[in-house]
Amino acid sequence: MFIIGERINGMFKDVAKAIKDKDESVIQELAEKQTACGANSLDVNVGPASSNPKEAMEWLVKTIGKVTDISLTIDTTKQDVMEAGLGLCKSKPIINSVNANEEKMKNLFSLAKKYNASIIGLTMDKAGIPKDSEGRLELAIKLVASCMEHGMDTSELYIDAVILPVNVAQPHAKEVLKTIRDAKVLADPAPKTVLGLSNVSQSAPAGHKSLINRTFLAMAISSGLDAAILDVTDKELMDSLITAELLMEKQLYCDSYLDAYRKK
Ligand code: THG
Repeated sequence: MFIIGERINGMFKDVAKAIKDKDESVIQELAEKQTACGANSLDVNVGPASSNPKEAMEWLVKTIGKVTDISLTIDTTKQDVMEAGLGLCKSKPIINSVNANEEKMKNLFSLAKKYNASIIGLTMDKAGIPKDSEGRLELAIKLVASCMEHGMDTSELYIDAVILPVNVAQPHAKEVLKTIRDAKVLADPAPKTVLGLSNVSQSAPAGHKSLINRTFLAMAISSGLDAAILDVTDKELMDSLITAELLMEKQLYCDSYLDAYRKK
């Protein structure tokens, strides 16, 4: 599983405050902690309230780059903010994200080529997020086609079937799992699949969030999920992740597998 740490996101109060105060240490500690917990890449999102998102993205990417060369997943819907972030990355970045609108795909697949970036494609368009897997797969096909038209390897595309909070959109979870299973056959090499996992438990009671996250992650891994944006500091979630991978024969079994993984 390719693990993307979710925590450097202005949706969290401490990150929003650090951006406002230009407090490097808060961001650098989050970068180092997530890397130590097993992140392969770090999501970087300036958050909804940023007054100057381009400047904020540049500051975040530079600040993280002072302490680690880890891959960054640049999370923004704004093209100028995306390009500003990509231009400052020290290793191969991930574009988060493009949706299935023609104009967006043209712009963002071109950026992916220019910066040698992988790209996350959301199964949504101007009409929103389809309610079933058939609708999501139709949009996944558009994303795969655009990826090919731009001469990009389809294994560089991560299809995100977009999980919604279970407390308001309960029927979606099983449709997302079906989309993950079926997305594999859309191209050769197969596109990869990714989820923003914590969406599923958003606004659920605090005591339930971690349980909902780790249960859905195990289900998604059994459906073939390749990558996830998640809370790498949640130990129970990470234990579920490695155990689900073990049961899917993605990790080698030994009696002390949890200890072995935690020491990595
Ligand atoms: N797909 C892609 N990118 C994404 C998402 C996705 N990026 C953003 C988001 N979704 C993934 N990141 C988060 C980060 C935090 C939470 C959810 C998704 C979250 N936070 C808690 C909450 O809102 O209840 C706590 C917030 C707080 O403490 O202030 O749930 O789907 N490609």
